Amino acid sequence: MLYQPKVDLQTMDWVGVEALMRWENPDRQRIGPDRFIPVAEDSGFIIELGQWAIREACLAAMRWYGEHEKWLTVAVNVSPIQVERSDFVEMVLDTVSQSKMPPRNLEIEITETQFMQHIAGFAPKLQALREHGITVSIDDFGTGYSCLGALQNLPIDCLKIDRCFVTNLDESLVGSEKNRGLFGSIVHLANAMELRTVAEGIETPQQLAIARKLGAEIGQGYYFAKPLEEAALSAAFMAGLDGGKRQQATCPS
Ligand code: G
Ligand code: G
Ligand code: MN
Repeated sequence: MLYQPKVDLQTMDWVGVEALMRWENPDRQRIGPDRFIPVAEDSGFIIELGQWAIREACLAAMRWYGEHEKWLTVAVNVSPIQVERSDFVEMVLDTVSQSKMPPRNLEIEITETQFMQHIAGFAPKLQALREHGITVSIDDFGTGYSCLGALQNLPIDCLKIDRCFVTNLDESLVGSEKNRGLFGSIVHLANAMELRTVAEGIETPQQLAIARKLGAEIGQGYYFAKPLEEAALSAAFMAGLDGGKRQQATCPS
């Protein structure tokens, strides 16, 4: 499991991580989730794998807390095959509880398209998790079928603005004014719905500066860090807490 930091765009503090799974072949080649998740979904193995992901992420958060006495929230991506199961809510709550991590440090990410396709079945389950303090984020927001009317009543806490909107923020791009307008509008929409915003896929200082200016609350992307092994993430987190060097280095205003 790898972990990629999420950064508060006002303070540049790390506020959480997203858990991103990798599969290692016997010959130690890494396979990305875009290839193995569909296979796991077809075979049903996703049920076991998905529970493992939640357990791993919670235990990692506990270890980081043990080392640094600061909580990083851990976000875990879930597949609709998992959420569909009648025991999904119970599985998540049991897994978190066994790890001893406070549930408010767990975030569940589900893509906009997958949520909207199963909204009637999924909404009560995600709401049940929220009642236990777990937060729910809509992943890849803006690329799927968005029924804006439904957004108001969804049991969610956060919109993760898809990377394509962030990539388009660069001023050199044709139509960048419109692109910035679009990004800003998504932030306004989220604010009006009292949802938090994460700008995904920030790669350049310019994208960071514009995303901040347009009011995005949290950022994630290669500019801050690539997905890292648990120990590397811990070391990088520690370096930031110690010297504040990262803060200075990554905070163009
Ligand atoms: O790092 P990236 O290539 O890691 O991830 C590609 C896609 O795979 C993303 O859409 C991400 O949501 C998904 N993904 C990564 N890890 C997991 C996981 O543990 N479970 C599920 N269901 N999807 C994952
Ligand atoms: O769909 P989801 O948002 O869960 O997937 C996250 C995916 O985005 C992962 O594959 C992760 O490795 C990738 N990712 C994270 N940050 C960046 C970035 O800055 N640029 C690009 N191109 N991909 C990123
Ligand atoms: Mn995600």
